[in-house]
Amino acid sequence: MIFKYTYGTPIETQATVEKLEDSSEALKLLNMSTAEDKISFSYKMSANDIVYGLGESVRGINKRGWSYTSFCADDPVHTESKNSLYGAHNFIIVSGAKTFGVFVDTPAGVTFDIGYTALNDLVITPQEQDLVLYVITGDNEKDIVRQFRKMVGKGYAPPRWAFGFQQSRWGYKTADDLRRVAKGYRDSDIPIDAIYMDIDYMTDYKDFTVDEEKFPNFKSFVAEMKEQDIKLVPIIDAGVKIEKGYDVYEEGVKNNYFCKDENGSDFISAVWPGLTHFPDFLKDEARQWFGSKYKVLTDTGIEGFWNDMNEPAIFYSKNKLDKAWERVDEYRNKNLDINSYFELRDVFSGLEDYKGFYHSIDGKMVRHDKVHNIYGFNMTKSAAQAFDTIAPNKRLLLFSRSSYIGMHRYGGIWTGDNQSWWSHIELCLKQLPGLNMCGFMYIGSDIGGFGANTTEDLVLRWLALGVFTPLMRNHSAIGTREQECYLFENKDWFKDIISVRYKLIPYLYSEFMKANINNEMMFRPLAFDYPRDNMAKQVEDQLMVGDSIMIAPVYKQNAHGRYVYLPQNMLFVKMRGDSYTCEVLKKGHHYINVELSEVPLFIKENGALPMVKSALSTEKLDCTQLEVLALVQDSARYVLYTDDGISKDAKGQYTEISVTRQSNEYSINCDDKSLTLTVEAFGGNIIE
Ligand code: MIG
Repeated sequence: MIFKYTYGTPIETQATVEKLEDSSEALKLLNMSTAEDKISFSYKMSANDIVYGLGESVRGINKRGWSYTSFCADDPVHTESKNSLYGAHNFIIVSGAKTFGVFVDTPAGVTFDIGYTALNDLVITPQEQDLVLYVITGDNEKDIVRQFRKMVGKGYAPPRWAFGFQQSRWGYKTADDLRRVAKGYRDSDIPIDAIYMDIDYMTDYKDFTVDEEKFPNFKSFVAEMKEQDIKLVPIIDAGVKIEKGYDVYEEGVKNNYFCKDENGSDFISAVWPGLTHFPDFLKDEARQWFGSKYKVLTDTGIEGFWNDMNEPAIFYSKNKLDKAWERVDEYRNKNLDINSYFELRDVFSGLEDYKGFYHSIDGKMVRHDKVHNIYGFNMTKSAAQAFDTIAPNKRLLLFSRSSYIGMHRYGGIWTGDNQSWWSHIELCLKQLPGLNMCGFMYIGSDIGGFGANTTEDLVLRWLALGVFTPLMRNHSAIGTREQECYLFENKDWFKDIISVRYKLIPYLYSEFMKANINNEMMFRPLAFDYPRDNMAKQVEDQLMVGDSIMIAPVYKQNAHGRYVYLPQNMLFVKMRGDSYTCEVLKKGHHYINVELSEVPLFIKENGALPMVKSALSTEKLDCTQLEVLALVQDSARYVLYTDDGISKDAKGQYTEISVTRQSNEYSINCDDKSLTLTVEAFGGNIIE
């Protein structure tokens, strides 16, 4: 059951698609306090309660022991000490003595103190007093997630090619740079489906322009890349350059499409293009207008985009910078003591000025900080809605940096500017289930790490996790060590790992789509599947992925393997290129050895994993020849979802595959006669 409670007169966020009636039941589990005019909701946790959720955030799968603030932040240093990242995903599940979900729907900030101030106290404090609170009860965590996801609506589905491997780097400047990357991959026989275009493809960082000098005859370049089965994916930034004669700027000014400052003038701030205005994505006409501009690029054959800087990231606002200079002048002639020196040093930080500009919502001016968390959401919605007109029945790739629950209906997300740190492989793993809970299904991190210099072993281990994330993209920052796979000493190992991804695409796509359609999580904490197993509840670095497998990536440098906990007997599979080794392991603890060139995974008892022969692009996969790997106790069963992978109204087909066993003989069955199947099966009870 979902209980809704409205407090004050909240601004509609569009997080939900189902409209519910208010019920005072919502406040039976949470204690509401309005002390000192600050509303808050609290709950006394039992010592063993686990708290799941909050999507993109730092720390563990169990969110206890920290205070998190949902307030979309452009912060490239994702350490444990941070409270906010790029997304605002205000959904948690408390699991234990009582099990229930809480969703705080507000476009402004919210703080979740989950055992930070006091170990057993959960206290939720919204920044604004107007909000909608949802409390969800159900049979178990999965049931609560299902109800929540149904309420917030079906997730975005990308085209199937977006499940291929993708390469990006901030620093590719010209068509020749991109050709070199394509050649690097194709010459090394490392599979790839897309290459990204970061901000340098534009003329002076102006949205919806392509620099003609760096990209002469862009349209034919897009086609040239497609001939090699490579899609180009350009970035779009939120800020619009202020420049006379630039059509996007001129139209925006003329039609009042930009956010305003307190005097009603177009708000001025600085991002990559220099001085910019921000489109008011909360205003219907502005949103439609900005979205229609993507056509400039789709007309050249582009089929995918990533929306960046949409928290929005602001280097400084003109007002705040002017004030900062005044302060510098005050300090200039002073005899600085050490404290005032530090003050002076900080004068130029924190100039983003979220209280300095306004949106127009239903004709009313609303200060930005009160609706901050839905800005990036609406940028991505603007593109997605325009795509419905631009390409009515074609799925385009679209994902965003900033997000709020509800945006998952329009696009995916990547987890922003991580670092080339081993701990960030682990962070990625831990974010996956929370993101799925909140509806975000097309997700992934910058593989190899965005900031800082990477190392070959780090990229390999990260890829071995990335094999399973719907978005599998290697991306890095300008100035850092280059990390394209073909540049490293052991190119073949990269080919081995990325080939595993292609072998698994039918399974991953099938699990992604089924989870999306059925409001389920593709990535689950072990405890969701083995609720009576107390050990499973403590496991923070392994995940269930879809119906058939569990993953346990190696994420420590110089480790030859890792400890793993099996909540039941499983088939331990080490995959490398098109080959693999298998071993049946018993329920319990094990140490597994994993080489840098291998991808480990575990097939559940009575689980079956369909695979195909790897290929150099998704286009070239032959999905009619399935190799099924299974661990069969009595009979293993898998339901494979397929569709055309490109049309929006694609009719999904469900094919049931079963592997049965008679003494030590296995036979495979499937209702689709167009498929050719081979099977390699193991019996669960042969160990002893
Ligand atoms: O201020 O476009 O997160 O992926 O490479 C940096 C340059 C702006 C931030 C994105 C990152 C991208 C970078 N952008």
